[in-house]
Amino acid sequence: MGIDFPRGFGFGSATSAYQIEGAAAEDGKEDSIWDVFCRVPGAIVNGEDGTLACDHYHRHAADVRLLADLGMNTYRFSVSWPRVLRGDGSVNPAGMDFYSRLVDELLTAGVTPWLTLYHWDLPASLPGGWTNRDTAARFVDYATAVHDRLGDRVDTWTTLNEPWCSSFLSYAAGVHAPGWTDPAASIAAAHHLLLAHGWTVQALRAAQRSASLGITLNFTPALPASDSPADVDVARRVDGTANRFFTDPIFTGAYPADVREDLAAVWPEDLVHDGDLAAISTPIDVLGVNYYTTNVFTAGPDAAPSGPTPHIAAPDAVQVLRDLPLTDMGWEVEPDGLRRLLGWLHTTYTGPAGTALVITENGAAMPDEADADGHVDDADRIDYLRRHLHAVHAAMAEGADVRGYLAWSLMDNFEWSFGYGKRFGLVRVDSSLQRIPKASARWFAHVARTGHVD
Ligand code: IFM
Repeated sequence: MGIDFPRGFGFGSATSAYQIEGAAAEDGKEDSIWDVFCRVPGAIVNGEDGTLACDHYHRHAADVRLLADLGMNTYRFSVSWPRVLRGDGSVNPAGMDFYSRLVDELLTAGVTPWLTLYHWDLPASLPGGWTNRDTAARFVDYATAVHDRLGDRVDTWTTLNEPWCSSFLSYAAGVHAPGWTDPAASIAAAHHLLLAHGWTVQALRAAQRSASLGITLNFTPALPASDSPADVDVARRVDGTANRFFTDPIFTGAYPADVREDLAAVWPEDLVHDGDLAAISTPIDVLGVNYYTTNVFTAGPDAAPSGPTPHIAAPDAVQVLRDLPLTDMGWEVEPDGLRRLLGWLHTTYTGPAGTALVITENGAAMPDEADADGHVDDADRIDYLRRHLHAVHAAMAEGADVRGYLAWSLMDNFEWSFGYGKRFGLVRVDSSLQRIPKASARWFAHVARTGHVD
């Protein structure tokens, strides 16, 4: 029997610049904070980095053909800020040309380009990174320069990918670039990221009224391990900084009162200026949803047992694993969490705002084994995708306005501090950088062509 998605539903896949492009110092590209972070001993598993990555910078034409062969109608990619803008603010024409060629190739192949402006590779030249309010203003300059060049051909623009990662994971937990462990700095980073988002939506809306504008947030729903007040409260505090810290200002124009209270001791003075929240809550057309798992928490000892944590309002949060299958990241597979999440977002935020939902990332790192010909029979990944697509369909049947599903990721790539060991791709990238579609790619191609999921 299976399920059928409506005609016009977007099916595609996503990547990001630093994870696939390589050419880290080519054609005038300057360092990003990830180029710098990868040089820190011990920051990345096996000391790996994105210098070569999947060499997409040189292989983009073949990669676009692959996307089209796999029936994808949408491709979400990100632009590398330090590739297209120099530290002095001037445009690097060679960098812009690369994305212009990519967009032309996509359009020729019948694949709709979906452009993300920021997927974490901030120019290393910006002092203080996202802790500096001026970075938000520089982001608008950058976004405007990219839009000036590509706005005639790209209709869908995402400002930021997963600002939770580029704030709390990067400035409080120290796990992502720039590797700081300062809770107050992470709050400043989060606010300035949101400000960059809001100002950019205003600038792009003025430049292209018809554009589809939005932001992508990563959601990891937090559930209490029991009904005890301590467990309920710890889950509330994790949820506060992980999810509502971003959705509330974007959709309601205010930070959640409970989060402000939880973070009062570390909230930087004079962070939020008059007009900031009005800018941040500028209406958007689409909310990108990245979903991989749901977490259950119990309240443990007061301090985080293992050092710095991104859950700055809940250093006592201890994750409790359930009896669920795990991906190679150790993430529990819980498709129904996606159904519930979409329902919550639709009811609380996007429905009242008239904003559409698109799954901009969902997928699984699995312990792929290639046969002698390099083929991977990844039944586990197919099962993951199938079950999550069913969850999306169920959420739609319950009323959520979901318009598309983009699998993470098109190909195996650089999984940040985990290096290349974690493979999320529908397409295998082997040691000679050859692309070999996995069984999941062929399965997903059928879904993309027919809208039918078994
Ligand atoms: O690879 C990342 C991606 O860059 C952002 N979202 C989560 C993915 C898997 O960890």
